[in-house]
Amino acid sequence: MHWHILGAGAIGLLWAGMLNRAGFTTTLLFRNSEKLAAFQQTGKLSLTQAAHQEQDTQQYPADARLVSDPGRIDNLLLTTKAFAAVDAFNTVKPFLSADARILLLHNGMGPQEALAQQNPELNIWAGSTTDGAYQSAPYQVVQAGKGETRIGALNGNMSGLFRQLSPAIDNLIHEPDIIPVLWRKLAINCAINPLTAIFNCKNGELATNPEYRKEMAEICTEVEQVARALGITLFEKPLIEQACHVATVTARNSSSMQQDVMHRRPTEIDSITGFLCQQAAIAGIDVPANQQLLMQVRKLQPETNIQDR
Ligand code: KPL
Repeated sequence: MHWHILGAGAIGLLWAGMLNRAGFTTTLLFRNSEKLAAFQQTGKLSLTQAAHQEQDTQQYPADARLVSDPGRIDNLLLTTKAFAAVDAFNTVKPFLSADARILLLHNGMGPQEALAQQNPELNIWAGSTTDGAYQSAPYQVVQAGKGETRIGALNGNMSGLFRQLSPAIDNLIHEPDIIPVLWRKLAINCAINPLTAIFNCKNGELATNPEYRKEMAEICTEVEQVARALGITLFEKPLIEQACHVATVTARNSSSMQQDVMHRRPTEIDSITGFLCQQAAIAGIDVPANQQLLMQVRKLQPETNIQDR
């Protein structure tokens, strides 16, 4: 099986490594020729599994092409940032084969349902992962913590997809209803990401600093109200407890949003807190704490044209 991977960040490269490890082949898609040329100098990616008792590093060859010339796509993994997902998908859409299989794996919500609705004829799945991965150098990905990846269909029938992927991807779980799973990840991201960006702190401080924790509790209460109104079941325990648990087990990590703000990159705030606020408006619920975070984080990010992202 051959997979095209659009979004060569840590999760895209982690999947490329795991797919190659299982004997699949991959093509990494790049949006600009400089990045493509830089990758092609070695044409290899490396996967280090730091979660093992002894670190294990393997190198894999990967084909690489420009998004404007990807060749025929039978299987597409889309791991871009949420704000780039729809544009990235539309660029490669003309190259999808008639029965192509598409898996969307990014933080936040909005693009998954938009793409599924805009493309009812396509087989589109979405997923959410708790894998911890980072790039120690360009195209050298370290799997720092083994989490779980849950995937499920939004459109179409791809019953074979899970069976084919599960020997390759660590801790892969098939979810008959993926939307609540996306909501659970969204709820955690609403609780942790914007506050770490605003306070410029590591995840763990949100659980240990009483002032930060109080703000997180207000955000969580609003998120729970919206989810309840939409009939979404979040966690067995209150969201604030679950968010503190995640903040504690990832205590020394910088959230993706805190890193984006620190590196002056656009953030996923509109697909995380922005999506929550939109859903709140539809449900007729006031979410002032989340609205305020949305405004504050928008101000922290650089003004960008979508084309530059
Ligand atoms: O998903 C995350 C992120 O940083 O985007 C959390 C769960 C907050 C872990 O850092």
